[in-house]
Amino acid sequence: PQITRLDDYRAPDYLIDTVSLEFELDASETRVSSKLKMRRNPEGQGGPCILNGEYLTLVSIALDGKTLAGNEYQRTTDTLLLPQVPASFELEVVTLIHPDQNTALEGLYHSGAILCTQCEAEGFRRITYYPDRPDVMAVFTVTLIADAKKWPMLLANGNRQASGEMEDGRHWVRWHDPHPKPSYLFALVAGDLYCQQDQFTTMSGRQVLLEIYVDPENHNKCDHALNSLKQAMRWDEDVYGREYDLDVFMIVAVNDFNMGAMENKGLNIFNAACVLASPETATDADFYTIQSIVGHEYFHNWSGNRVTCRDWFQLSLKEGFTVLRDQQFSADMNSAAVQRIDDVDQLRSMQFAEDAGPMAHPVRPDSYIEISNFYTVTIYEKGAEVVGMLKTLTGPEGFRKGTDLYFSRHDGQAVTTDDFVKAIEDANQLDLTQFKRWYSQAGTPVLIVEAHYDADKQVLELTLRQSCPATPGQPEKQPFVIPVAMGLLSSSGASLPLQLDTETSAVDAETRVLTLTEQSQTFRFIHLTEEPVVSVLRGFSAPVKVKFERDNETLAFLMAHDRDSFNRWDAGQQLLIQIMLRMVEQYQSDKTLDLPEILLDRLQHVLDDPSIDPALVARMLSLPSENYLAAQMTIADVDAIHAVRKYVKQQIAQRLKAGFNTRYQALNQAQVYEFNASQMAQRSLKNVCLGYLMATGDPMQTQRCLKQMKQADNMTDLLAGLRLMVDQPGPEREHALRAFYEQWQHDRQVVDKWLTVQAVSDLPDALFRVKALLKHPAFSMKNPNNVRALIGQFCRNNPVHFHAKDGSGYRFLAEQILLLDKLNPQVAARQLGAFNSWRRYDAERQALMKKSLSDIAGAQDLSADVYEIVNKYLA
Ligand code: DPP
Ligand code: ZN
Repeated sequence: PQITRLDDYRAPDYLIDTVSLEFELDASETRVSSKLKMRRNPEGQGGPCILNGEYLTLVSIALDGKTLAGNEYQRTTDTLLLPQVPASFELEVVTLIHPDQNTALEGLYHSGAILCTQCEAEGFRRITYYPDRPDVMAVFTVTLIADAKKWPMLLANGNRQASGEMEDGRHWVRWHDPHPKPSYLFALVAGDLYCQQDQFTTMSGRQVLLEIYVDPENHNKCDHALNSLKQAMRWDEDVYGREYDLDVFMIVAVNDFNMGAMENKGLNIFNAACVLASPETATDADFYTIQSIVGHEYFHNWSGNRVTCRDWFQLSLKEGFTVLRDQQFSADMNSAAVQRIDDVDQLRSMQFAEDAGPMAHPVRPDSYIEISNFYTVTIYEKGAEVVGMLKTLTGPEGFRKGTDLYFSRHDGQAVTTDDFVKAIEDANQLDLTQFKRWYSQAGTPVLIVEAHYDADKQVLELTLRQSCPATPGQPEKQPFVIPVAMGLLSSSGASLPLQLDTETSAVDAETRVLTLTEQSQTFRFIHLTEEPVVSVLRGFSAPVKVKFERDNETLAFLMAHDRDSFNRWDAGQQLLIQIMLRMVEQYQSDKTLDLPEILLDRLQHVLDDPSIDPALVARMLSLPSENYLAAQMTIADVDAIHAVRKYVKQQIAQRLKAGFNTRYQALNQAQVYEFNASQMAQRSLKNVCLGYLMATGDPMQTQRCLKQMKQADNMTDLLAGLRLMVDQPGPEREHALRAFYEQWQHDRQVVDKWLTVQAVSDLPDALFRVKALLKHPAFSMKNPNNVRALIGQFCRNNPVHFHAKDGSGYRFLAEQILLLDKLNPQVAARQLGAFNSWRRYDAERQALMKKSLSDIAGAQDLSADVYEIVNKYLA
């Protein structure tokens, strides 16, 4: 396979002004006729006209109305070359494609009874010959022709222009999108669907029709997405000044989808799991995710569609910025503190691992084999942190000035991350040259903090140092610009003045941002009459690992008193990690496990404090995951971590039992389910309490759990109960699983949860069960959600079983990946991620993982997707 490099970027040689496409839709053979108005690009290299095209049956090509003979063009498996073309011309191409044979789910494919498309990043070339690159933007007119009974709804991008009936029982609809767009934003859908409608009036008073299309059986699961959409549209007007620009905005739910959702212009296509919700079938987490994804895809209308990417190395231009936007949206709609905690938790557990592994890449990568492999947590989540730091450095108003300039300067263009940073610079008269290293250097920087207090001088010296480990292809790193939000606390928890020795007065705030630009800098805080407790990286102001030696008492103090709720939670997590890693050492050397009193005492206070948001209490009482603990060790010891985590949970449960009981009872009040921050907070704490109560091993608690499941009128409480039941041996477990399946077998989203609960369970026969479930009628290897729910969850979130000493988990994954690769390379390559940290385990496990990786690498006809990742892992 070929490597594509950023340095090789060249402007396109030909541009397209207008595209007119006609589809004669049919599941087994669809005929695509395209008419492209093309012209030579004055900024191009003067090369020949080359179009991309894969898996296409060519019927005919005509240039300016004249059919070309076979010797007037050249074809390879993925290109069409026209050696002789005038400076401007019309190209007509007719091709045939086969949606029902398309299991890769790229291009036009069949999902249930729906025909739909997925073109990002390079799927359009599976539909017709085209310069399939984001810097070719054109105005599309699309005519869809199909059997009127089978496919009564025919949707494409833009506004509906005309429609009609044909004599042979077919009908047609023509769509026109006035906004020039790259081919990756093209979409069409044909189906027999239920449509729920609504209206939105934009800030300038225009009426927009909103439509959600779903399978008829899901007609009662559209309200939440529709509400979320209206919230997102209003929010983007209020916060970023962005107004919607077509007469209609459509969302379609499909069951088979590689990603979460896709922002096609005016016609978003969603993985059904990321749009359908009712209280009975979706958990709070689902409701939350749906709101954020509906927002995310909608926000792309400006950050991605109106202003798009010049090339795929710039993917984070739209994704990092849009993730930041959806995070801000969720924070504004719900709880900002909870949002930040959850975002950082995800970043640290997923992205830090990626950045420390063989696939580590910069936010703007400089080469790839398969671009689909770069839809990563680094591009998305770290990219969002990088834009978030720009916001911290410029302040909310300066940032808004910058984004306004970016949108107005580049509307209708395909641009780069440099262009984005330039707009922020120009709007704020800043020099961000050094800051841009965040885009070009991979790896997670380490921020080393040292504090020294001089009582005589009443001065605190705070020394900040940075370093960044080597990553593949980048042995040395230059210093980053690291904004460090910090504050100082007195022994009673009050904020102390923040005055540097270079300043004439203290800043009027309890948090200030120090900007570290050198490898090491010392900041001197003056007029401090007592030794302060230092709180650093408040709100997680930079995506770095903090090394700051603090004893258990200091962390416990911050957990109680920090003024920043993120840092209160984080101090608790650091305390837990510090204690649990010590216990892992004790476990490894057969010593008695010692759980310090101070932790139990602190957790007791948190549990009993009615002034803390229950959602924060729930998070402060949640132990770091086994995977995250493993990532803190030089050699990850899965068994020791598992044992210690279980022990700590039991100890906390025993000690705080009365408190858990009281809070559970107080929170377990019957109420009509609503999706709002307060109800979600209550349910999350209630279910954390139930989890601890179950960990006491008291049979009474099992009865309570079963009772909760029986009485639950919502999936949050039901699933929380089921998860706990499944980790307990006994007949009730099997009964609970069976009853759940019987009740919900008709609902795909719920069945996926049922698969996951078993995949991540603590049972000794977990792998055996997972293998049995592969043959269950509810499972299909062709459905990405099924694969992720069962295989993906087992391999990523069941570390003791995946890393079983005999290598059975590794062999299982290797076998499944090879099977999947034949069906759906993108999904296959994703599953490889479970091997990301393989070099961080003991020698025996490393050898076993290496063997499984080598088995994959040695297989015949690997896709480029799997080839790239497996070879980078083994390199
Ligand atoms: N659909 C994916 C997303 O919105 C890729 N653009 O992030
Ligand atoms: Zn996106």
